[in-house]
Amino acid sequence: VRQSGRYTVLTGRNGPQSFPGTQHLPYHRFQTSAKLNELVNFYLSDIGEGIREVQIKEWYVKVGDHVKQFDALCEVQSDKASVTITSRYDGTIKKLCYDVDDIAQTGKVLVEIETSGGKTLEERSDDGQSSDNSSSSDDESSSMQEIRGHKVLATPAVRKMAKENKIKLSDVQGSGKEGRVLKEDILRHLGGERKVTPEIVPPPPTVQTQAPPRPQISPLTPPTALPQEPVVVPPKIQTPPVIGKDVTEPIRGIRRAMVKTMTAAQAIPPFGYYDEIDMTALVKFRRDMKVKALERGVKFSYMPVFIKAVSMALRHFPILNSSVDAKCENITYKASHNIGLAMDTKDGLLVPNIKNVQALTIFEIASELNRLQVLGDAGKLGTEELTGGTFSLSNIGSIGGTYARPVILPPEVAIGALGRIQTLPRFDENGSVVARHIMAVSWSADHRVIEGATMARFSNMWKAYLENPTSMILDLK
Ligand code: CAO
Repeated sequence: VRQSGRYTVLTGRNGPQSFPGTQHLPYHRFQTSAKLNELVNFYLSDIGEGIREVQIKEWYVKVGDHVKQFDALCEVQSDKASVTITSRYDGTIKKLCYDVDDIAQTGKVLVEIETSGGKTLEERSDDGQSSDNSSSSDDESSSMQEIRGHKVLATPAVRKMAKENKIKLSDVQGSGKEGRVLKEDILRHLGGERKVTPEIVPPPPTVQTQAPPRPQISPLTPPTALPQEPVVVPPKIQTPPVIGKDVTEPIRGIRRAMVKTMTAAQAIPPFGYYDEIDMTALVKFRRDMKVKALERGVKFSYMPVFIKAVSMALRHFPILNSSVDAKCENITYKASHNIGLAMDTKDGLLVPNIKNVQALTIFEIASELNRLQVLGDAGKLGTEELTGGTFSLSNIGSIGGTYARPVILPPEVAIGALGRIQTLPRFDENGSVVARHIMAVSWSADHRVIEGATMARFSNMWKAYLENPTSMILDLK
């Protein structure tokens, strides 16, 4: 069952269910009527996407705990997404078969539960049809919580998360179907957001606004107060980790996914193209927009403009928004501009993407980017966010540097890396030296299907939008 990009997996006592396909998780009929106090093996089922093993991130239960159907048992991390495993039974946990950080194989026993004869789930029959991955699945996994006379829809995992963080579900704006509260909503709430203010909600798709943080106003110093010494805050010094001896450990989690993706990427002959963008006008534009966006509760960096300009240029160069199959025999021109952005998260490099950028305003892109960053910071980016990208940008300049050699993410065919915006001397039209804001861009394109000239023309168009941001208005849809 998928909840907004993350999967909640219902697992059976009769062994793993087969969930073929990528996005759809069909149900299989199997008998689950547990007898009183029967010891049940709870298998880790196939969670789709060809995932064969996962790493245990966190147990939500311990031996001796009593669990109910749909209670979250643990969080696992595949090389694609974070997944919550929920119980199918009422019963007592007798054994956890793995420790945190262990690799669990699909098809193997995950937990042993002594059932207490509770009612088990009514299974849907497997008639060969995939269940809709969002709406109906949400229905199955969501449960009601009665709060102040009205019902709030949320999954047990979400309720648990709310409880742990001492949040009333009724205080959280649900963004799921029929107002269901999703984990992202809790995270947003924790991040200090207020409920969505209707008058500033942009049109769909699913973008939300938040109220701007209140400025901290310090009380006025009474006139009689003695002049105070300025408080000197010592700079934070990060202590480097001390490794006293060689340490070897298995490569796991996101890094394991990076091994796979980057190894596959090595098979692509890249064409590199580099240019510099005069960002002076955009720096001013961003300064103004940053204030306006903050009034609507959204942090506004340069990325939303970079991303929108990419999409606008892609309309003229659809081949750059295509994918090729493994043997490079077929090329698919993608209708949606799902722009991926390399994100430096605490779990490692992840590339979530913003869907349908061609249909979003710059402000909507900024809102979505904010949401992805909150999820990234919390280690909660899911399959929905991490799959389906069609073109990528890597803003390494937010950390530093001028040039990079970005690696194409197969099956995409192009990627751009952005350097740090620097103030540098340049000549103006009169030949005088002036200070300008300059940013380098480094493109890599799959040279099997992309000509260098195409990449250069695309880059020129993208550059023209950024160097004259108001010109974007003419072509904005
Ligand atoms: N030059 C100068 N300043 C930049 C900049 C650049 N290229 N990019 C961002 N900034 C500024 C932002 O405008 C923001 O400034 P304010 O605080 O004044 O608003 C500040 O740096 C922080 O930005 P940010 O990083 O929070 O947001 P972003 O939208 O610019 O970037 C993201 C988001 C996810 C791309 C970024 O956080 C990130 O993870 N970057 C690293 C990408 C990476 O690791 N690439 C390598 C991949 S290959 O291993």
